[in-house]
Amino acid sequence: MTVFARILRGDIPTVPVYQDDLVYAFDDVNPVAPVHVLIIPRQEIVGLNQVEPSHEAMLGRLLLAARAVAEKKGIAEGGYRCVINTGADGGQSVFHLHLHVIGGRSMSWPPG
Ligand code: DGP
Repeated sequence: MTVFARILRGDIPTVPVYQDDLVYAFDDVNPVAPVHVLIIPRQEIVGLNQVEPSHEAMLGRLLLAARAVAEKKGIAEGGYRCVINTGADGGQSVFHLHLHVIGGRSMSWPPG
């Protein structure tokens, strides 16, 4: 079981930033910016390489939730970055699909 599955079960306490029937959002334990929220599907899916057409509603909800999170955290107007790290080269460390919403400072490009 991944750490995010344990968060969804309530074994590891988190404060919800946003939640609905398909996704759950909470602050990253190791923030890389003043705002760093993770949005995860309630369904256990390893990552982008495992998504299927049946996940379409959840995938859309992740982005709608990102907008809601950005507005709630006050970074919508200034701008923010959404990231899905995938696999080893993508830097994925927790193998439960998640969208990072990062903001509150100016971002550089390209990412490291
Ligand atoms: P990634 O490297 O894309 O797989 O991102 C995983 C993120 O998960 C990383 O930024 C740190 C975060 N994280 C790992 N364990 C925990 C935890 O127990 N609680 C919270 N809130 N975040 C966690």
